[in-house]
Amino acid sequence: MRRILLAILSVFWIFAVPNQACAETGYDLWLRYQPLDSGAKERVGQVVGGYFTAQTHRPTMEAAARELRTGLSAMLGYQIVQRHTVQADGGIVLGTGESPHIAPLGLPLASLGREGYLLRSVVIEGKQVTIIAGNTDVGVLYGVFAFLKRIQLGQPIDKLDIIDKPKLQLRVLNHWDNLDRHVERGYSGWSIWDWQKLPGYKDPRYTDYARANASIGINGVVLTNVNANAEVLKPEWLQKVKALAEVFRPYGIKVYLTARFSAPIEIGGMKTADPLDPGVAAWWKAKIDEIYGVIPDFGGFLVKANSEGQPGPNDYHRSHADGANMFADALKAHGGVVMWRAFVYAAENPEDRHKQAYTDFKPLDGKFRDNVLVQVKNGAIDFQPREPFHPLFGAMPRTPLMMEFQITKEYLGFATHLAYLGPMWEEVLEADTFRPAKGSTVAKVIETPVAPGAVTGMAGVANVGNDLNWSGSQFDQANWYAFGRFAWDPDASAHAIARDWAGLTWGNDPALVDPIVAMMMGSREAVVDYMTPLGLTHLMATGHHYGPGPWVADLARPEWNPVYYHKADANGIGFDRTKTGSDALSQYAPEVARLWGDPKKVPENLLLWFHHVPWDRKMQSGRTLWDELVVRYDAGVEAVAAMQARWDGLKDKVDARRWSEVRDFLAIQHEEAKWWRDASIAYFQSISKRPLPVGHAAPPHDLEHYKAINNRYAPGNG
Ligand code: BDP
Repeated sequence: MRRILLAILSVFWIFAVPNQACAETGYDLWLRYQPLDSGAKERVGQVVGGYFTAQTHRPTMEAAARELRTGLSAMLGYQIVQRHTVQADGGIVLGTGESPHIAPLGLPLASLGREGYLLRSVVIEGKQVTIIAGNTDVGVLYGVFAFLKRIQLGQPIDKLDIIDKPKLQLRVLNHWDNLDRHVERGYSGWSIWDWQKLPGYKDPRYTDYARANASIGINGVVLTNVNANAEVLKPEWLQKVKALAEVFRPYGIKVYLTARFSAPIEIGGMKTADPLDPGVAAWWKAKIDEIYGVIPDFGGFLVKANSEGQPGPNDYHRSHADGANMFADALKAHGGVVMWRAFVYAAENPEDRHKQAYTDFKPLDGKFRDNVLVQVKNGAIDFQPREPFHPLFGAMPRTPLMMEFQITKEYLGFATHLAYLGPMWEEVLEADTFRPAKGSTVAKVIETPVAPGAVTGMAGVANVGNDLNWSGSQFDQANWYAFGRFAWDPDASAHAIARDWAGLTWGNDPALVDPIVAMMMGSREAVVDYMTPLGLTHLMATGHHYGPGPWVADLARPEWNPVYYHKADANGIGFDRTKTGSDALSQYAPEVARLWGDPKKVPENLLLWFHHVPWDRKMQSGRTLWDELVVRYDAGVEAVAAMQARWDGLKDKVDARRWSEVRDFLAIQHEEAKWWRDASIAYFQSISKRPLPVGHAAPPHDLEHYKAINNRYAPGNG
């Protein structure tokens, strides 16, 4: 009897709590292909019938067909199969312009370029047919993903006339992954590259990773950390790299490696790595030829040189151009590129860190080979929650500049803080450099080739690891997704991207999408408020960067210390970057410098970035600066509480496992937002010596308490 009762109960349990029965983990990312409701099933079923391609036995076309089959079959609940003729009963036709079924249609494929796609509803012999076409197989693959996305989002597919193509050529993830699988600034487990089992075992996860990337147009992956290890260039490691390249190739993804500048010494047995030494150049040429012998479509190198202790050409009194060109010359014959990072600042240099990259690189404009891109972080310091755009954008008109964003949230709360980075990237991309003229946004600068056919690109420091959910949190997947979308179209809208992602990832119901998008769109500003409001920056704890450390003043290099950045004293707070200070503003176009140089005109969210202002200065709100600072810290904490309340309201609409994970992470975020707020207020109050505004509670502990917190084992520490 007891057994029968239990059986009845368990049946009841499964039906009563469906979310528990098939818990989603987040592994499927935005490619969940959930079953459609019956109305949509019928509508989509009428259009898709089956699919046909004349171009079989081609790896990329097969990947495209496989994705179409998998996606449609899952959403429709029955098997979609390949037809043997196009006219069988309408359906989908996949192919490039050479396909005998597509060529006669006279479609405007020429405008698609190499990677664009076309989705078009046509009638062939009285049958409704959907064409998914491109000039290359990869274009077709991108078209398949776009088509599947429309269905997932409930958008019509019966009268399609869509053309899309990427605005940037190189759309690259930078993995800061070490060969021992530790990920520098990684908050989602270990590196997904299981080097020890490669090349023998190719984890199927690599294929899912490639699918995810291809679905958002990412076409390159730098496998290794910018703080590079020369070992990866050894023959046995190249076999491992080759294995990954083979998995990625059908998805249109090239592999790249980071080149350690001193490799000729470390693994080549040479005495020097001087780029102008013919022996060194010959060593690299032979190494590069060897790599292409193993991986014929190798993408090239990403190089961090003379920055944070990495070796580089300056060690031999050579310029960054000398270093980059040495690689470029050897890569050119194979069609490879060098992505040379502008993230440089030197210990010996007393100049404002904000200015150093510009000072080093601006004079080199026009001196790089045409297969070099200078890769510039979005801001002049270092991926902080808010930075003005980097002054190099627009300042090197003869050099391809590649945007570098950080997807992993080193400075925005690691994995547990919900911070959608779309608005941050959009803010930078929309910023007007005024170079050469008004309207030259950062997006335009990176999109416009410096010469006909010149290379363009965007890089994102990946947040992918071997966590079940890939990115460390469900919502951090949105940042991976958004990066791909911005790399495809730097003029895209963060809001529209968030809507797409939310619909794909959580479910296509406005009652779900609207509140989730609202949470996402406000989330980055919340982080800015509780960590670094009003243009403050770089106030995190030492080394691991987890939590607040605005008091830190004892590190060897001045620009490693938070006190260097906020310069709080009895009179006020902020970094004077006008003429009376470091004059970093002079690196921007005069229009920008004038606006930001005027403390009355600069947006308040950048005030303390550019100005040292008195504690009692009147702000737009009518409050004093000190009061405003406190109000912002509290606003940040309250915004997290508001996200918690919103999320609680979605409990019945989201599968239980993912819902609980987000709830718990938001609770952690709330605690940590309070920690940032309390510690920062305790510290700054010890300097400003002003009372807290009415209604704003004193931190529960004294400053010493916050200073004593030690998180030495926080993840991701380089
Ligand atoms: C900093 C990171 C450090 C990286 C460096 C870089 O803390 O781990 O190596 O950027 O971009 O933000 O090279």
